[in-house]
Amino acid sequence: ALGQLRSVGLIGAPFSKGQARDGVQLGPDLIRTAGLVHRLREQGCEVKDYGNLTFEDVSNDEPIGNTKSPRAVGRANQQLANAVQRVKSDGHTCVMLGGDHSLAIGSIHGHAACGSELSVVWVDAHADINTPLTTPTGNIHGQPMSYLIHELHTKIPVLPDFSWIKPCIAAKDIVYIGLRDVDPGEHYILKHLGIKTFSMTEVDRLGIAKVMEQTCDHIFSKVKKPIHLSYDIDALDPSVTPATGTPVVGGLTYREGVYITEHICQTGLLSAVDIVEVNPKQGRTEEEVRSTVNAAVDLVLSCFGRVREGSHQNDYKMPEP
Ligand code: Z70
Ligand code: MN
Ligand code: MN
Repeated sequence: ALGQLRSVGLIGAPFSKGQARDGVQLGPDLIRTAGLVHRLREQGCEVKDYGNLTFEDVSNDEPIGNTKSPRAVGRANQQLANAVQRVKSDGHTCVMLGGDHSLAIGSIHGHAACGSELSVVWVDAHADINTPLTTPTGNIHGQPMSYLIHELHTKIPVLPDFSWIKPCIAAKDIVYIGLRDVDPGEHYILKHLGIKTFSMTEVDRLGIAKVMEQTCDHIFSKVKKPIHLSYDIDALDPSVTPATGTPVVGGLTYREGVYITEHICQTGLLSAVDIVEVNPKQGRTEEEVRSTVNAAVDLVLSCFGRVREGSHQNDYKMPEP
């Protein structure tokens, strides 16, 4: 049947300074232009579009160590955290369209600020759990998880405009799916904290259905925590979503990618979703951009009740001859 009427609050976050490539700030409007709001309403969702955040330029945003643009990232995420908190207190499931994945700092922080402990399902080729001291690139989109995890609190140096960030996620409440490009420091952290991971090797071994069963076994404790799904479009294979900053071969198929969102939807616990790292300037052709954006739209639709078997409303009347 058509999904329970769900109310969606949409936030665009056209931010790119968590990484070096221009274009990822175009993601929110591109995904809207592909018809996201209309198609969500078509499938029975109420949608409130809160519009795009606007981010001020930050002058003299010098690196701290090798971590780049800390002030711009810190301030943008503080704005986003406030916006997500508003969307949640208005009673919506929050959809945040990025922008780069550094935005997960604000999105998860704002979500957690609403009171309950969260589970985080992080779907990505990358673990994005470098600290400012382990990062090989200095890009904060490779670091967001490190600022959010209680167990890493003592490993994080002071950064300008990051003092508002308080760790809000427990290592045991995180599941990764799709990993295939993990740095040594990140691998150490994942193992040391005992974080549940389904790399592409586990997806190959188990199949995506078992991966999702085990994901839910892991995050469902006695208390059912709201789920924050943080979906990096580069989790999918570059043959499906080439228009992204750092495509990595050997990714999830379109079908595996959608199966994840269908399954999370079925839990009834989805409370916020990030869709990040869509970068039209990284597409070599219009078709590459279209394929990437369409995948992003389909992932959001299946988060909110779209099923591939099709559906019909309860009052569907069969036409009689
Ligand atoms: C690397 C880093 C990353 C996305 C690249 C890469 C991180 N581990 N994330 N592209 N989306 O810079 O820390
Ligand atoms: Mn990634
Ligand atoms: Mn990422």
